[in-house]
Amino acid sequence: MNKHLTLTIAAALYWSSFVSGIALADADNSSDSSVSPLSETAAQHDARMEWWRQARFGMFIHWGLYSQAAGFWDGKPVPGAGEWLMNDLKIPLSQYASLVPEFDPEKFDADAWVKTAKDAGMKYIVITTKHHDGFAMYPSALSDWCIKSTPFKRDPLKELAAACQKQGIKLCFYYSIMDWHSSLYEPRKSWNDIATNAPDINAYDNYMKGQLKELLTNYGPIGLLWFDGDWENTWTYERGVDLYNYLRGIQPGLIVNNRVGSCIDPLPGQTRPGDYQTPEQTIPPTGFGAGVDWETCMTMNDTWGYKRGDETWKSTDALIRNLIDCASKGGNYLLNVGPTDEGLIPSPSIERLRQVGEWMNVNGEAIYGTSASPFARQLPWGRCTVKTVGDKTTLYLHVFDWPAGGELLVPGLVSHVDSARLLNGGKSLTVENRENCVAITLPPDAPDKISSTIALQLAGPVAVTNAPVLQNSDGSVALTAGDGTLHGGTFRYENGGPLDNIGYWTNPEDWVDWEFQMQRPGKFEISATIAAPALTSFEVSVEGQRFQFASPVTADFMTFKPVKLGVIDIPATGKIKLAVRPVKNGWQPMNLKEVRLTQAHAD
Ligand code: FHN
Repeated sequence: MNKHLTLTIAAALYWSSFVSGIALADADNSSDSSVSPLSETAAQHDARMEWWRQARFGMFIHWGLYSQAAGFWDGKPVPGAGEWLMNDLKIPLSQYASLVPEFDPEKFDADAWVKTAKDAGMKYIVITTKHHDGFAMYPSALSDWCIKSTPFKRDPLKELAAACQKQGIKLCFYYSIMDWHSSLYEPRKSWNDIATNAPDINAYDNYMKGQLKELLTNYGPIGLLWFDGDWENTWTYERGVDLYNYLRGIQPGLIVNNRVGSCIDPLPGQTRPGDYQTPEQTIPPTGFGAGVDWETCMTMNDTWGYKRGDETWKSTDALIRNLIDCASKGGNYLLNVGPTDEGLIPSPSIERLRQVGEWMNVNGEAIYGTSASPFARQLPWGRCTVKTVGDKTTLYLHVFDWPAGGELLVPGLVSHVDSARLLNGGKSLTVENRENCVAITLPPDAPDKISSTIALQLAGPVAVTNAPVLQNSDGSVALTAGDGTLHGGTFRYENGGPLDNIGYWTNPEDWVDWEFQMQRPGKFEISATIAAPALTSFEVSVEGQRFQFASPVTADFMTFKPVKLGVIDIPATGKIKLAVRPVKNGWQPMNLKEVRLTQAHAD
């Protein structure tokens, strides 16, 4: 099974065990509460999580022996993530060890790394102390398979701890449970040609605790432990709970992510240990529900560990909007850098982080310490975060699509808005409190092309109602799976991770409709985003018009395609209903993500 598939399964497992009801480690996916050895009260848990919830934004650092290889082996590029090359090529450990005498990152500068994170607006750093290759990036007393065996005779974690202390950034550690090198770990990999004795997972568990104790006692207060590699079946739920308790016994204030507990060992009625969820490379469409902490970790290009030649960098726009998206759903964003064999963060990462920092300098208050948007559905022009300090509540509107008409509508906001201002420049804005909606008069040009923030000062606590879907500023209407009203008992809305669709639509009697507010009527191109492994027929009805369509076949129920359905005329303004129904004799199950109306241009 290649890495991609492994990773995909691992990543999917993190999702499937949380959101689709498959009982893996959790019988009740909604409550992944922490498992505390200290009979922690909710108030104590909140106090322990407070810095992390305030932070909202952190730097992930994948740096190890694999950085020396930089995605190449025997002079040839290796597909996949840089830190997985040993697994991908099944490199015998005796050969992989040839990297040890080469690893000498003389340009490593902890102060510079920490300043880069701080200037970007990041509040914590999570660095790989030991990845799956088992190589410890600090001088461990428990193994020579660590940095003390390289020409680099310094302790990068010690230097990072000092730099973080100096610059006020929380230092946090990543540690992989899966270990391709240790002769104690099982299952042992076929390419481990240096292991001598029989594997012994109990002895490995103790070895791991020994290294973790080194990490939690030699580097000062550690913000959190970010576990990974918990998906092999020797790592059980019980071991996860035991390890969680052990670590909290060393540093009671420590936060531990949910990957300390197995994501494979299905045990009914168990709550997976760990303090927050860890979706990877994806942002959950609606978070994990009230009260559940989570953090999306994401690469800036396609690899966690450094790879020469991986130039598929995400744009700064995407990174900033991802950060806002996470905060608007009550989560953190852990953005990765993969430093080089010389100890340098790649310059494309540096440039993007500098630009993110410029935006955060102006808009950071709308991210730090905020909680999720109070609105049941996505706002058509952007996102929303909320912050309450004492009796003062501020709603932050993150406007991605600046309205052309000079007016921004906030549908469903019931609270009275006392005042509104742009964070960029502080300009006060005129606000009109309408029935279940607030209208804000805007200047013609957006102050930030990526996202402009408007701070609404509320007269009291935030109150919202479920307003109809509005037309976007470009006249389009997005009718998403989560906004639909489902009629029938078989199909259901599936959300979380890559899921954000109506699924299990096996009963042709089931149908869905939406109500939306039409302010600018006219002709619209209608399209739908569908996944259908077999050709299927359905009907769209709107304003008395009925249209039958057939959907193209897609690879599977997770492979979605936008399907243009035709042009319809909606002459009326006001509340409009649109319904999608199966055509009985042509129906085959399909998953539906969205129906979209796009203003048709007059020919
Ligand atoms: O296999 C690892 C991978 O190398 C990387 O460390 C990511 C980061 O979250 N975690 C695992 C894949 O889920």
